[in-house]
Amino acid sequence: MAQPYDDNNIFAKILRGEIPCNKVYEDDHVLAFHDINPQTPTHVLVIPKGRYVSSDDFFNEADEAEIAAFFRAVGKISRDLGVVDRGYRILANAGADAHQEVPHFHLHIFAGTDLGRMIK
Ligand code: IU
Repeated sequence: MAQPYDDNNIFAKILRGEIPCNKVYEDDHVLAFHDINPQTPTHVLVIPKGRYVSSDDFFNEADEAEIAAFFRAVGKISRDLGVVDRGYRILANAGADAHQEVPHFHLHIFAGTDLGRMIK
């Protein structure tokens, strides 16, 4: 059974404006902000405003407009960050084996250095 959404998770608090973030983009469906503990020179998190615990929930429960808006935003953010020409990596951790820490679906954008073949 899917894990229930926890309205007290840190990204829910950021979405409600209860905790600040270093915002890079926002629209009706999406918020993006710099990771508080960057693993690469550019490390941005993109989150949907809807209540989805994991990528599995988002892919299966979000409506088409929300999914389209999310991935269009990822494309725009990547271009606006200036990372597309040199290269970047997008990644979503889902569940225990992937060590997902925050139970609100988020996609990492890593860039700004040679990323090698694998990154956590
Ligand atoms: P993960 O995919 O759930 O493991 O990644 C969670 C990320 O959220 C991780 O890179 C943290 O540094 C980041 N983060 C944040 O940006 N702000 C916070 O207040 C907290 C975590 I807690």
